[in-house]
Amino acid sequence: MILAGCDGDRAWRLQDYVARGGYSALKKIIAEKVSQDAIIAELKTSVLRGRGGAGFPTGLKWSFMPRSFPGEKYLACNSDEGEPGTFKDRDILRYNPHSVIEGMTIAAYAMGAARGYNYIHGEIFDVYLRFEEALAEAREAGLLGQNVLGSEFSFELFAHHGYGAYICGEETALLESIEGKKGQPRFKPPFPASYGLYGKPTTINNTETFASVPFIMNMGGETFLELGKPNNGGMKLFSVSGHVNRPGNYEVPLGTPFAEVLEMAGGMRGGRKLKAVIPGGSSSPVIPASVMMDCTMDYDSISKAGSMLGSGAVIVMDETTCMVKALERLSYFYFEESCGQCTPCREGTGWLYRVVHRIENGLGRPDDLELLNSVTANIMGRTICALGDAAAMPVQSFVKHFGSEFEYHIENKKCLVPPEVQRAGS
Ligand code: L3W
Ligand code: SF4
Repeated sequence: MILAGCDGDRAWRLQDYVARGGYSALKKIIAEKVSQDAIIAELKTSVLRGRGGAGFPTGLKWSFMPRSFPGEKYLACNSDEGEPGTFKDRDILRYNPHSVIEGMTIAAYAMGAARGYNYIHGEIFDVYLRFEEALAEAREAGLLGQNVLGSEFSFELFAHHGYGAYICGEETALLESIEGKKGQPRFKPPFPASYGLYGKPTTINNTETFASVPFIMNMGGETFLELGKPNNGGMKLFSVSGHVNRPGNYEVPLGTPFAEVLEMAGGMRGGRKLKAVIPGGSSSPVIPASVMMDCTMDYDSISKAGSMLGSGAVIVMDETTCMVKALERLSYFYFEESCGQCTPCREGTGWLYRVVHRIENGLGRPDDLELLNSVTANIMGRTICALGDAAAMPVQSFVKHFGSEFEYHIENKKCLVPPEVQRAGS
């Protein structure tokens, strides 16, 4: 859907997007003066769920925006893709930026927002530069700016780049960052829908969410929903990485069996055995192979398996993986990226990393697993934003499913997977 036909160097250009049917949804909405309610109703029918991680229903989120508000309302697109394993939004912006511009313009029309910002992760600067070019094309063609397509509707959209801090992908930290402040999350509620950018009502959606909107408007909410399965409408991009033959982004209907996605990614590298999968980016709990092979790729199935579909970043690990080392890497990431505002997260992420690090390095103590569980319990639900939980959940799941590997490390001061086996898989 979003990446279909996006081959070739010029696919991202306005002319190519229009040739693929681009901007037809916006043109129809403006020509037929489709009502705001009708657009939001179509989205609700589609059951498009937020593609950034939380899976919140998009139509419902749009309906939270106050209708009559004395002042500007804002839109923000969260392209601050920093979750380990996730690399889909950068490809949408690289190969189909106009789908995001059209989706945001329709969103602005539906919610009466006058301005929008696309916040792009600082480490993908080429994507930011390309988005600026795409914006210029859209403005030049009268698709953006004052009096869109000659109508009374105006919408100004800007690109904004961050500097690579993971926490700026948290929606309220993103808003703080756009305002020019330190990117630290705000306490919620109030949610951005009532107190967002510059204290004004703001709707924030992920890049893939906005990019899906024109397709929904063209095909109708019902058809979009039927592409997926009940409560899990449409297509979804999965960033498949790790021990597979063809890592990359795969756009498939929600509800596709995991085994099929694995097959599309060329199957297991070297024909090795699957050990575990992180199904939705590093914040989502790890799932052992036997459970994962029975899952379909949708919000409900992955949640039933004890994890989250998250942003759709599927990290595949084979039998050569040392689960302690894998967790050490992840724990370091959260320790490094904690913004430091709340004590359980600032101190707890450091504790988690240091304990896993010492286990990996043969210095583990007999009560370390208990300690890890206790530290995670003291982080979960006690922080301002979800980063604390995101740091704790992988630790809990790794220890739960692969506790014997951790115990082996502690008792034998070495890894259960011999170094030469690990090297063969790396
Ligand atoms: C108004 C209410 N609005 C909820 C809105 C809220 C937000 C959305 C979902 O975290 C997760 C996180 C990461 N009135 C509302 C309301 N809203 N109730 O709905 O809210 P929430 O708090 O459930 O989620 P979130 O803060 O957006 C996102 C996880 O995703 N994650 C992270 C992925 C990272 C990337 C990336 O780098 N690109 O995607 C992956 O699993 O841990 O749990 O808009 O305002 N009553
Ligand atoms: Fe900052 Fe962590 Fe608190 Fe989030 S949970 S506000 S990242 S210290």
